[in-house]
Amino acid sequence: MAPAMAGDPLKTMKTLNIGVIGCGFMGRTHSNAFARVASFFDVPIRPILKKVCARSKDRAETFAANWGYQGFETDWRKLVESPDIDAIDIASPNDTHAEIAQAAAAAGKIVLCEKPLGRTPAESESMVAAVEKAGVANMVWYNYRRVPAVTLAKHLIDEGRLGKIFHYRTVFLQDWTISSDLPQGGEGLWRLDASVAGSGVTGDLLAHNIDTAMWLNGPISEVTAMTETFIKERKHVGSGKAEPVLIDDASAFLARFQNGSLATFEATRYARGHKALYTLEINGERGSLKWDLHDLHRLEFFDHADEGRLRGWRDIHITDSDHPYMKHWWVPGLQIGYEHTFIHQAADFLAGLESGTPAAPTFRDALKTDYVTDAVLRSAKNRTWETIS
Ligand code: SOE
Repeated sequence: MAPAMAGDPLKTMKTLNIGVIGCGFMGRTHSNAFARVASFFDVPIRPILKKVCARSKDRAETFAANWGYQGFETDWRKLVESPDIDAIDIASPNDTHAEIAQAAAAAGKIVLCEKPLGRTPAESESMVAAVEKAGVANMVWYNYRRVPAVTLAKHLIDEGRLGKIFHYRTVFLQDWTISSDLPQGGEGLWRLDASVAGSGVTGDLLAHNIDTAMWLNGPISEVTAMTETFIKERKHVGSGKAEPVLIDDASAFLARFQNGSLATFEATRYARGHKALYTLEINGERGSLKWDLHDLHRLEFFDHADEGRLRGWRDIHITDSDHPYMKHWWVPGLQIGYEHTFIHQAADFLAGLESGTPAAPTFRDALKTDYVTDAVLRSAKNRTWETIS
């Protein structure tokens, strides 16, 4: 990290040279976050889009020019070894996370990683060990914690407004893999290839629900699950041949939290009509909360303490300056969206670097989510209740 310099105001800030690996959907969300954060948040450290890395030279070069990177690489090892890079941000497919994170930590770099951390708990544990041994700052991009409405839900729960929690109900529904003509593997479709992704909707979608749920409602103690792979064979983009599909297309589980509350979780890519319907509902002794990603700037709140004649669900429009993160954006009433959640996470990360209190989830925090997704997959396979270690 470069120290602040006297003189030119732009040079009076500390800077952090970022090297992003991956030019896909997540490479874009992360690049956008680093590019925008210092314009909207009073960050103590200014991120510099130093270099981006992709295997294809054309792709890396075009991406670098489009997002304002100072340079590019086609070999992630070179990026990791570059003396002018302070932080490696892993936005490449899941099968690359562990190796890159280990090398980056060993090179003394700060490491950020797109979710899920690894494909298996063993991979994730190796990543936690690497960053902790090297003593480098680290974070996993579970962005939905930073939807202002979800952050407000966290504040309300922590203030005790729901009282004792009884129920947690959550789904993440999509419909983009229903066609049997869709191949598996390769650019864009690696999420259907178990060797690259690790798992299907359990690691890709339920990981989000689990991360948010444990953040809001504490640890999960046990689960019982069912999964299904509706389309058993798909052409593999790599081999050109039909190959078994080894990911879970749909996954549902029951859970008990350590605080005694009961939960249902469901995710699928076969819910025709739903594109990214992430919802959660929490019912407590004193009140309830509901949130829906398709209407992400609203939080529904039922407060049993309200006067009986007026008691009902409040539909709170989360756009006011006293709502989490919102004072950094426009004027009250005007909304923000998906990409802002990554900008919020980048802002919190930079603040955490400066204060020494790391922004969550760290690698160690995210490992707990991987223990739950692993237990879900084991339970579905063994038709058992699984305890979370
Ligand atoms: C899958 O379609 C996906 O893009 C996930 O990989 C993301 O994590 C989720 O936020 C949206 O859906």
